[in-house]
Amino acid sequence: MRSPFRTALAGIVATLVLFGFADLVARAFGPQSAPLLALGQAIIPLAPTGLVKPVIDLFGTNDKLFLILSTGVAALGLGGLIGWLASHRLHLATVLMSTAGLVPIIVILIRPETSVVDIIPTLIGLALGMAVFRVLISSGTSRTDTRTAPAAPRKFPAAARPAGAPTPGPSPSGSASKPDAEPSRRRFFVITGVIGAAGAAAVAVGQTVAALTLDAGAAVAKLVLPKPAMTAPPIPTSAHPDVKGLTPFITDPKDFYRIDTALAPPVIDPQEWSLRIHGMVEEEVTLTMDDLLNLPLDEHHITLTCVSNPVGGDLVGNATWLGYPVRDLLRRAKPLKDADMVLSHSFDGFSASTPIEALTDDRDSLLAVGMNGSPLPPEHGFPARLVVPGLYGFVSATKWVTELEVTRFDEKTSYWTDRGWDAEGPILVASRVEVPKPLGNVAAGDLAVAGTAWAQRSGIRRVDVKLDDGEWTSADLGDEVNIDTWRQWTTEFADVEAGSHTVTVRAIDKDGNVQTPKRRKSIPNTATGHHHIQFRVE
Ligand SMILES: Nc1nc2c(c(=O)[nH]1)N[C@H]1C(S)=C(S)[C@@H](COP(=O)(O)O)O[C@H]1N2
Ligand SMILES: [Mo]
Repeated sequence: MRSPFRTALAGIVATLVLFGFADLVARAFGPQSAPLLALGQAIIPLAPTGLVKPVIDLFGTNDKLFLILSTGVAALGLGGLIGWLASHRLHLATVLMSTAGLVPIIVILIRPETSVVDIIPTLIGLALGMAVFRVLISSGTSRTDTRTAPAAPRKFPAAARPAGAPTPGPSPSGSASKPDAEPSRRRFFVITGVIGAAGAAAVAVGQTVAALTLDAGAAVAKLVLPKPAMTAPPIPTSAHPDVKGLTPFITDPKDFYRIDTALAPPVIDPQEWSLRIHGMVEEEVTLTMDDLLNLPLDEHHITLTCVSNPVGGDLVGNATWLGYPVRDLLRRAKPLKDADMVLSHSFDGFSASTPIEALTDDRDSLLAVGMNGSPLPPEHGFPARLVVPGLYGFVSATKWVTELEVTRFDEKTSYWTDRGWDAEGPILVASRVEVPKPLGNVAAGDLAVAGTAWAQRSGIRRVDVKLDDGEWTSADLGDEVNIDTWRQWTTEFADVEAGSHTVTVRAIDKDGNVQTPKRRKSIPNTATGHHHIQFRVE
């Protein structure tokens, strides 16, 4: 007889071996070939927005880790279930297990950034997992069982006993079988333990190597950027009020928010990268990295913002981008007159719909290769991405960009538009308080308040701040660097009494738009409301 507990354990260990070793082998093929990543990745676009939102809210930027872990736990659970089934339906369980193993293979095959060789790691993992499953199941059938089993049919005619039915009752000759059953059980658990540990170790090593190869991906960033043909002006100290705790004017790439649908940033060899401009154009254009780096590249300070940024949130960052004007690229392809949108596609299957005028008017829309003087980090789009002033990232800032498809809004839709977000996403005027910290404690006396505001394309005209229920007072603005970057501000309230207080901020852009107090959720086009924080004066 096979104990359901042992066969379930065998199923779990086999699954661990499958993913562990596939993951390990996947390091030679790239993250797109790792079955666990591929499964998690496949779930992202399928997940209903209503489910994704709370998970992101709860786990923040750890939502990816959460997704991977829950995919892993679900896979182990399924493995255990199939294993359990094997205790009485071994054949069915084997069939189910190999069928389940096909799922990651199919998922990998249909992902946009993969090729057929990318299924090799999963095939190897599957073969190992199945072998381990068979070994464990047969070692789970104790030696006593295997010896007595053939004897059983002599007593019971084969037809009278369904295959795999438990041998009835504890053996009457228990004293005879016990000495054999005990070591067999011990042997089963030792083998299971050793193989399970090997599987777990493979996962761990796979992850470590993954981290290293991703750094190697950054080392692929040995890509040498040319000197800018046009350098961005240096940031004057007057742009950043000297208040402790205020965000730096230029965001360090490691502190720059990251939003994308990729579980692991794709690793792209710049030598193999190219950008294809096609669709409603007179001339299709293909650009290689060498072509791009030989063009005169401009540097611009541009603030990037995510449509999902909650009021007061940090899904906004400011960097100095180096790139080639998209306007000049499109000019080469000669878009047809009635085209009104460019659908940019990424290596990993994401797409963004950008109004064509945002890419052809006089704003500094870039095909960017550099961020703050270095190549783009892998998680921010290495080797090339789009940066478009004035539009939220989901409709413009395609990372790992590989295609610009010139088309029309009434013909094509983008990744997030298909999931209920707007087709176009102009950035609304916004502001946040950074000093004092929400729920923080500050010393009694004069109170310094400071923060950041943005209204790309228009620029910030004024920032109003209010202490408790007092009047709006306008803050001192840092100098404007350009209308496409954020503007920092500060103000002081004299002699604030001890106790609990609030500060509220609103910004007004140069077109006269006043940041609305009306609260709304971020879908379909950004959350609104005034940032309002509470703190204590002691
Ligand atoms: N390939 C790809 N590019 C993408 C996305 C994505 O999911 N995949 N997300 C977009 C969104 S919603 C935003 S806000 C910006 C964020 O850019 P960052 O991660 O460099 O801050 O990237 C955009 N580009
Ligand atoms: Mo975004």
